[in-house]
Amino acid sequence: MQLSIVSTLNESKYNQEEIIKKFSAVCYFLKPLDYDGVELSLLEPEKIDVKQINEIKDSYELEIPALGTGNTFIRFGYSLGHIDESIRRKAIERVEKYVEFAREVQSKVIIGLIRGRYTFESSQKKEKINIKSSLKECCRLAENNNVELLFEPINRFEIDSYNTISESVELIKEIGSNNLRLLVDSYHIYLEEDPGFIWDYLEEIAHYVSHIHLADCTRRAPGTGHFDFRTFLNIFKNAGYNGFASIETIMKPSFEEVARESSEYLRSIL
Ligand code: LER
Ligand code: MN
Repeated sequence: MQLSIVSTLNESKYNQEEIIKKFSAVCYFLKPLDYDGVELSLLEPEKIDVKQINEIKDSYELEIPALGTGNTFIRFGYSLGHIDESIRRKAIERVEKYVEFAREVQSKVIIGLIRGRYTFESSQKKEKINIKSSLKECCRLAENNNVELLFEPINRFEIDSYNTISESVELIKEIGSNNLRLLVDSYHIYLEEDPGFIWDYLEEIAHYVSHIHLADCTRRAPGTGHFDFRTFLNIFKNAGYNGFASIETIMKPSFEEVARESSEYLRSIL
């Protein structure tokens, strides 16, 4: 299993030179810690010089396994499940930008918080219908660009629908696109799934999984809480999963400290 960690590039605030400097510094720091990749949480991927990013990641022999898109909802307020068609359109247009960037850097695009939350004039039922129709369009974009989308079940405190893995697998089956796969996040599993059944269920659906997020039950570095990472990761190892497990935590006390601690702990159990 390959290891990565989430980083930002602040591309909306930084100029090109600063963006490239930041990416180089992150790669330089992660490589000796035995990382295989860096997952990027972006807002405006079209502002980034993709050629330079490729040169740097190749020179460090690192991958960019996935692109986080949640900032589209957090910062712009665009979402795939929004009641207003024009807002959904904006979100799909943003997904296209991520897909184009992903195509160039051989990455995958996460469909998580970008699904949004419903407002009082909507409902969970309407939201799910809107997410489904937007997602079908996103799948077409992904198929045309040979990019994979990663559907991420997210806990009920952050999002209003598709909180569990089983609901998400049902949706993936219904949409039926080869370019739509599942992302499982240990933190959301801890909050949403039944501990009595989850391990058996993960074995059953492991073949849908194309990316993994890791955070402990406090959303701090893996190994600092009581989530059973050994059992969790072994399920995927035994299922022949050779994708990435990516650390996505609260970066406290610092990104550097979390990266160091997590790599040490995970390499000892992987
Ligand atoms: C995104 O990957 C995620 O897990 C959400 O909870 C947003 O942080
Ligand atoms: Mn996640």
